[in-house]
Amino acid sequence: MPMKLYHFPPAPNPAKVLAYIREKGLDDIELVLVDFFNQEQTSPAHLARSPRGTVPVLELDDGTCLTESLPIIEYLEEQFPNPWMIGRTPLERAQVRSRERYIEMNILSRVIRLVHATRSPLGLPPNPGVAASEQARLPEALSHVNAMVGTGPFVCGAQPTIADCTLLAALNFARFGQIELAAEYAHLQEWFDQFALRHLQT
Ligand SMILES: N[C@@H](CCC(=O)N[C@@H](CS)C(=O)NCC(=O)O)C(=O)O
Repeated sequence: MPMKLYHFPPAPNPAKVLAYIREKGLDDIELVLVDFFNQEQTSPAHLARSPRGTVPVLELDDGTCLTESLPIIEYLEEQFPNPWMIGRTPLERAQVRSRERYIEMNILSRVIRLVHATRSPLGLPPNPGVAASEQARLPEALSHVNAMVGTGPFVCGAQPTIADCTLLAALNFARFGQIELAAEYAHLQEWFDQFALRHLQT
């Protein structure tokens, strides 16, 4: 039985894993849609895989389910080390993970809160206070990562890594939530156009 990745296209955490799978060429992993618009995430079948009703879920060939995006990626990287997407040495892996964590905490998490506070695809009520505070904090991180991809072409240099996958999930969810990338982040826009669009499903 092949491994299965349960996902929902607009959702950013599965988007991170999907970008990774495509970049690695892991075509044998079966992609299974969990349709949030039809509440499939709360079906007994999905809750058996993910007790909190979340995606992504990676179901292994023995039925074991992994329910956290980054551990799913780390698991796959150990199973399929080539082409490398975390690093070849302890130092390289620490550097890639540092940038990935920075992007997750300072861009992706903020974009998720901002989108859910303005145009929540889960139907959450608007929250102008949260929206304003996340919007105020995003520019510093966007400028920092704009400089990273400016010397890139990828977040960590010459080769795409898991940091690019997390950045893709963030910018794609921002686009889904109609959050414009300001013109001053020209390197980020170029990175998005050149690297990211080949992974997008929404
Ligand atoms: N920390 C988890 C978060 C998973 C998560 O919250 N996924 C969202 C989609 S991006 C979800 O399934 N939300 C449904 C819900 O909260 O009801 C991960 O990184 O995979």
